[in-house]
Amino acid sequence: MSTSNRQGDALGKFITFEGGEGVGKSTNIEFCRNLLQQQGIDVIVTREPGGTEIAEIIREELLKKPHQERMSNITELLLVFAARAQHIEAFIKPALARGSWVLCDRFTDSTIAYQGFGRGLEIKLIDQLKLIAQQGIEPDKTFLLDAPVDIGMGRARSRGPADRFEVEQLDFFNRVREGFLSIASSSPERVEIVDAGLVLSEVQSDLQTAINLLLNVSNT
Ligand code: Z5A
Repeated sequence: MSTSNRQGDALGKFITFEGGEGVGKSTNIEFCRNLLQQQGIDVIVTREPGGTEIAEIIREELLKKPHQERMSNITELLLVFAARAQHIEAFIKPALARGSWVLCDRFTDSTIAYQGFGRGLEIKLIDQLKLIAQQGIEPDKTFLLDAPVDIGMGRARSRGPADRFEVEQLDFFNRVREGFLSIASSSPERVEIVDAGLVLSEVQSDLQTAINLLLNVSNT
Protein backbone atom coordinates (compact mmCIF):
# COMPACT_ATOMS: atom_id res chain seq x y z
CA MET A 1 0.00 0.00 0.00
CA SER A 2 1.57 3.32 -0.97
CA THR A 3 1.12 6.59 0.90
CA SER A 4 -0.75 8.17 -2.01
CA ASN A 5 -3.54 5.65 -2.05
CA ARG A 6 -3.92 5.09 1.68
CA GLN A 7 -6.22 7.93 2.55
CA GLY A 8 -6.59 10.21 -0.44
CA ASP A 9 -5.10 13.52 -1.49
CA ALA A 10 -4.41 15.06 1.93
CA LEU A 11 -1.38 12.86 2.44
CA GLY A 12 2.14 13.74 1.46
CA LYS A 13 4.39 11.63 -0.70
CA PHE A 14 7.12 9.33 0.49
CA ILE A 15 10.15 9.38 -1.80
CA THR A 16 13.27 7.33 -1.18
CA PHE A 17 16.77 7.63 -2.60
CA GLU A 18 18.79 4.45 -2.87
CA GLY A 19 22.13 3.27 -4.16
CA GLY A 20 25.63 2.34 -3.10
CA GLU A 21 27.95 4.55 -1.11
CA GLY A 22 29.07 7.83 -2.65
CA VAL A 23 26.64 7.72 -5.58
CA GLY A 24 25.29 11.16 -4.67
CA LYS A 25 22.19 10.47 -2.58
CA SER A 26 22.71 13.34 -0.10
CA THR A 27 23.69 15.81 -2.83
CA ASN A 28 20.67 15.00 -4.96
CA ILE A 29 18.17 14.88 -2.10
CA GLU A 30 19.07 18.52 -1.40
CA PHE A 31 18.61 19.29 -5.10
CA CYS A 32 15.14 17.67 -5.07
CA ARG A 33 14.21 19.36 -1.81
CA ASN A 34 14.88 22.76 -3.44
CA LEU A 35 12.92 21.87 -6.56
CA LEU A 36 9.90 20.85 -4.51
CA GLN A 37 10.10 23.81 -2.16
CA GLN A 38 10.11 26.13 -5.16
CA GLN A 39 6.71 24.62 -5.98
CA GLY A 40 5.44 25.53 -2.50
CA ILE A 41 5.51 21.95 -1.23
CA ASP A 42 6.26 21.27 2.42
CA VAL A 43 9.29 18.95 2.23
CA ILE A 44 11.27 17.24 4.94
CA VAL A 45 14.48 15.31 4.50
CA THR A 46 15.48 12.36 6.64
CA ARG A 47 17.73 9.32 6.51
CA GLU A 48 18.07 5.67 7.44
CA PRO A 49 19.29 4.22 9.60
CA GLY A 50 18.39 7.22 11.74
CA GLY A 51 16.03 10.16 11.54
CA THR A 52 14.91 10.22 15.20
CA GLU A 53 16.78 10.40 18.50
CA ILE A 54 16.47 6.66 19.19
CA ALA A 55 17.06 5.60 15.58
CA GLU A 56 20.23 7.74 15.45
CA ILE A 57 21.57 5.92 18.53
CA ILE A 58 21.02 2.62 16.70
CA ARG A 59 22.76 4.09 13.63
CA GLU A 60 25.84 4.89 15.72
CA GLU A 61 26.14 1.24 16.75
CA LEU A 62 25.50 -0.02 13.21
CA LEU A 63 28.18 2.14 11.63
CA LYS A 64 30.71 2.19 14.48
CA LYS A 65 34.03 0.52 13.80
CA PRO A 66 35.33 -1.45 15.51
CA HIS A 67 33.32 -3.09 18.31
CA GLN A 68 35.25 -5.54 20.47
CA GLU A 69 33.12 -8.36 19.02
CA ARG A 70 31.83 -9.04 15.51
CA MET A 71 28.20 -7.98 15.01
CA SER A 72 26.22 -10.97 13.70
CA ASN A 73 24.30 -10.56 10.44
CA ILE A 74 20.99 -11.19 12.23
CA THR A 75 21.79 -8.58 14.87
CA GLU A 76 22.58 -6.12 12.09
CA LEU A 77 19.27 -6.91 10.38
CA LEU A 78 17.23 -6.53 13.57
CA LEU A 79 18.93 -3.24 14.42
CA VAL A 80 18.19 -1.86 10.96
CA PHE A 81 14.51 -2.75 11.38
CA ALA A 82 14.39 -1.51 14.98
CA ALA A 83 15.63 1.87 13.77
CA ARG A 84 13.13 1.78 10.89
CA ALA A 85 10.15 0.94 13.12
CA GLN A 86 10.97 3.91 15.34
CA HIS A 87 11.55 6.21 12.37
CA ILE A 88 8.21 5.28 10.80
CA GLU A 89 6.20 5.59 14.00
CA ALA A 90 7.77 8.77 15.37
CA PHE A 91 8.62 10.67 12.20
CA ILE A 92 7.51 9.39 8.79
CA LYS A 93 3.86 8.58 9.54
CA PRO A 94 3.10 11.87 11.30
CA ALA A 95 4.84 13.88 8.56
CA LEU A 96 2.89 12.17 5.78
CA ALA A 97 -0.33 12.62 7.73
CA ARG A 98 0.38 16.37 7.92
CA GLY A 99 0.71 16.40 4.13
CA SER A 100 4.50 16.84 3.99
CA TRP A 101 6.57 15.19 1.32
CA VAL A 102 9.21 13.02 2.97
CA LEU A 103 12.52 12.56 1.14
CA CYS A 104 14.39 9.68 2.76
CA ASP A 105 18.06 8.79 2.22
CA ARG A 106 17.82 4.95 2.07
CA PHE A 107 14.94 2.68 3.19
CA THR A 108 14.09 -1.03 2.97
CA ASP A 109 15.58 -1.48 -0.51
CA SER A 110 18.93 -0.90 1.23
CA THR A 111 18.14 -3.75 3.62
CA ILE A 112 17.41 -6.10 0.73
CA ALA A 113 20.58 -4.97 -1.06
CA TYR A 114 22.99 -4.91 1.94
CA GLN A 115 21.64 -7.52 4.37
CA GLY A 116 20.04 -9.70 1.68
CA PHE A 117 22.33 -9.63 -1.37
CA GLY A 118 25.42 -8.35 0.48
CA ARG A 119 25.37 -10.42 3.71
CA GLY A 120 23.43 -13.32 2.21
CA LEU A 121 20.38 -13.29 4.53
CA GLU A 122 17.14 -14.73 3.16
CA ILE A 123 14.86 -12.22 1.46
CA LYS A 124 11.80 -13.92 2.96
CA LEU A 125 13.16 -13.15 6.45
CA ILE A 126 13.52 -9.49 5.46
CA ASP A 127 9.97 -9.51 4.09
CA GLN A 128 8.64 -10.84 7.42
CA LEU A 129 10.36 -8.08 9.41
CA LYS A 130 9.21 -5.50 6.90
CA LEU A 131 5.59 -6.51 7.54
CA ILE A 132 6.04 -5.93 11.26
CA ALA A 133 8.07 -2.71 11.10
CA GLN A 134 6.52 -0.80 8.21
CA GLN A 135 2.81 -0.99 9.05
CA GLY A 136 1.93 -0.72 5.35
CA ILE A 137 4.13 2.30 4.67
CA GLU A 138 5.81 1.99 1.26
CA PRO A 139 7.60 4.57 -0.86
CA ASP A 140 5.49 6.23 -3.57
CA LYS A 141 8.63 6.62 -5.65
CA THR A 142 12.24 5.50 -5.36
CA PHE A 143 15.18 6.98 -7.20
CA LEU A 144 17.95 4.42 -7.52
CA LEU A 145 21.18 6.30 -8.12
CA ASP A 146 23.26 3.72 -9.90
CA ALA A 147 26.96 3.86 -10.74
CA PRO A 148 29.79 1.35 -10.98
CA VAL A 149 31.06 0.57 -7.48
CA ASP A 150 34.52 2.07 -8.02
CA ILE A 151 33.05 5.45 -8.99
CA GLY A 152 30.95 5.74 -5.81
CA MET A 153 33.76 4.44 -3.62
CA GLY A 154 36.20 6.93 -5.10
CA ARG A 155 33.82 9.80 -4.30
CA ALA A 156 33.00 8.60 -0.78
CA ARG A 157 36.46 7.58 0.38
CA SER A 158 37.95 11.02 -0.16
CA ARG A 159 35.86 12.10 2.83
CA GLY A 160 37.53 10.40 5.78
CA PRO A 161 37.84 7.13 7.74
CA ALA A 162 35.74 4.16 6.60
CA ASP A 163 32.79 2.96 8.73
CA ARG A 164 31.78 -0.67 9.45
CA PHE A 165 30.20 -1.10 6.01
CA GLU A 166 32.80 0.79 4.04
CA VAL A 167 35.55 -1.65 5.06
CA GLU A 168 33.85 -4.46 3.11
CA GLN A 169 35.48 -5.88 -0.03
CA LEU A 170 34.65 -5.05 -3.63
CA ASP A 171 32.61 -8.22 -4.24
CA PHE A 172 30.31 -7.28 -1.32
CA PHE A 173 29.56 -3.94 -2.97
CA ASN A 174 29.08 -5.58 -6.37
CA ARG A 175 26.46 -7.90 -4.80
CA VAL A 176 24.79 -4.86 -3.20
CA ARG A 177 24.62 -3.12 -6.58
CA GLU A 178 23.21 -6.27 -8.17
CA GLY A 179 20.59 -6.32 -5.38
CA PHE A 180 19.46 -2.77 -6.10
CA LEU A 181 19.23 -3.47 -9.83
CA SER A 182 17.22 -6.62 -9.18
CA ILE A 183 14.74 -4.66 -7.02
CA ALA A 184 14.43 -2.07 -9.81
CA SER A 185 13.67 -4.71 -12.40
CA SER A 186 11.01 -6.33 -10.22
CA SER A 187 9.36 -2.97 -9.29
CA PRO A 188 9.71 -0.87 -12.45
CA GLU A 189 6.78 1.43 -11.65
CA ARG A 190 8.09 2.46 -8.26
CA VAL A 191 11.84 2.41 -8.84
CA GLU A 192 13.44 4.73 -11.36
CA ILE A 193 17.09 4.13 -12.18
CA VAL A 194 19.12 7.32 -12.49
CA ASP A 195 22.59 7.05 -14.04
CA ALA A 196 24.70 8.49 -11.21
CA GLY A 197 27.95 7.96 -13.11
CA LEU A 198 27.17 11.02 -15.25
CA VAL A 199 28.39 14.51 -14.40
CA LEU A 200 26.26 16.09 -11.68
CA SER A 201 24.47 18.54 -14.00
CA GLU A 202 23.23 15.63 -16.14
CA VAL A 203 22.16 13.58 -13.11
CA GLN A 204 20.20 16.57 -11.86
CA SER A 205 18.62 17.24 -15.23
CA ASP A 206 17.32 13.64 -15.21
CA LEU A 207 16.03 14.06 -11.66
CA GLN A 208 14.34 17.34 -12.55
CA THR A 209 12.44 15.61 -15.37
CA ALA A 210 11.37 12.82 -13.01
CA ILE A 211 10.25 15.26 -10.30
CA ASN A 212 8.26 17.31 -12.81
CA LEU A 213 6.49 14.15 -13.88
CA LEU A 214 5.72 13.31 -10.27
CA LEU A 215 4.33 16.81 -9.69
CA ASN A 216 2.16 16.60 -12.80
CA VAL A 217 0.82 13.23 -11.72
CA SER A 218 0.09 14.42 -8.19
CA ASN A 219 -1.77 17.49 -9.54
CA THR A 220 -4.08 15.48 -11.78
N1 Z5A B 1 22.55 0.29 5.55
C1 Z5A B 1 22.26 -1.06 5.56
O1 Z5A B 1 23.19 -1.89 5.56
N2 Z5A B 1 20.97 -1.48 5.58
C2 Z5A B 1 19.93 -0.61 5.58
O2 Z5A B 1 18.77 -1.03 5.60
C3 Z5A B 1 20.24 0.79 5.56
C4 Z5A B 1 21.55 1.19 5.54
C5 Z5A B 1 19.11 1.78 5.57
C6 Z5A B 1 24.86 4.13 5.96
O3 Z5A B 1 24.86 4.72 4.76
C7 Z5A B 1 25.19 2.65 5.82
O4 Z5A B 1 24.08 1.90 6.30
C8 Z5A B 1 25.38 2.22 4.38
C9 Z5A B 1 24.48 1.01 4.19
C10 Z5A B 1 23.96 0.71 5.54
N3 Z5A B 1 26.73 1.88 4.24
N4 Z5A B 1 27.41 1.89 3.23
N5 Z5A B 1 28.21 1.82 2.46
P1 Z5A B 1 24.87 6.25 4.46
O5 Z5A B 1 23.73 6.43 3.53
O6 Z5A B 1 24.94 7.10 5.61
O7 Z5A B 1 26.30 6.36 3.77
P2 Z5A B 1 26.66 6.13 2.28
O8 Z5A B 1 25.82 5.27 1.48
O9 Z5A B 1 28.06 5.70 2.38
O10 Z5A B 1 26.33 7.52 1.64
P3 Z5A B 1 27.31 8.63 1.41
O11 Z5A B 1 28.73 8.17 1.44
O12 Z5A B 1 26.92 9.74 2.31
O13 Z5A B 1 27.10 8.94 -0.09
P4 Z5A B 1 25.96 9.67 -0.91
O14 Z5A B 1 25.05 10.41 0.00
O15 Z5A B 1 25.37 8.68 -1.81
O16 Z5A B 1 26.82 10.68 -1.76
P5 Z5A B 1 27.09 12.28 -1.56
O17 Z5A B 1 27.58 12.53 -0.15
O18 Z5A B 1 25.95 13.03 -2.06
O19 Z5A B 1 28.27 12.43 -2.61
C11 Z5A B 1 29.57 11.93 -2.36
C12 Z5A B 1 30.59 12.87 -3.04
O20 Z5A B 1 30.46 12.76 -4.45
C13 Z5A B 1 30.36 14.36 -2.71
O21 Z5A B 1 31.61 14.97 -2.63
C14 Z5A B 1 29.60 14.88 -3.94
O22 Z5A B 1 29.84 16.25 -4.18
C15 Z5A B 1 30.19 14.03 -5.04
N6 Z5A B 1 29.27 13.76 -6.15
C16 Z5A B 1 27.96 13.41 -6.08
N7 Z5A B 1 27.46 13.21 -7.31
C17 Z5A B 1 28.45 13.41 -8.19
C18 Z5A B 1 28.55 13.33 -9.62
N8 Z5A B 1 27.52 13.00 -10.40
N9 Z5A B 1 29.75 13.58 -10.18
C19 Z5A B 1 30.82 13.90 -9.42
N10 Z5A B 1 30.80 14.00 -8.07
C20 Z5A B 1 29.64 13.76 -7.47
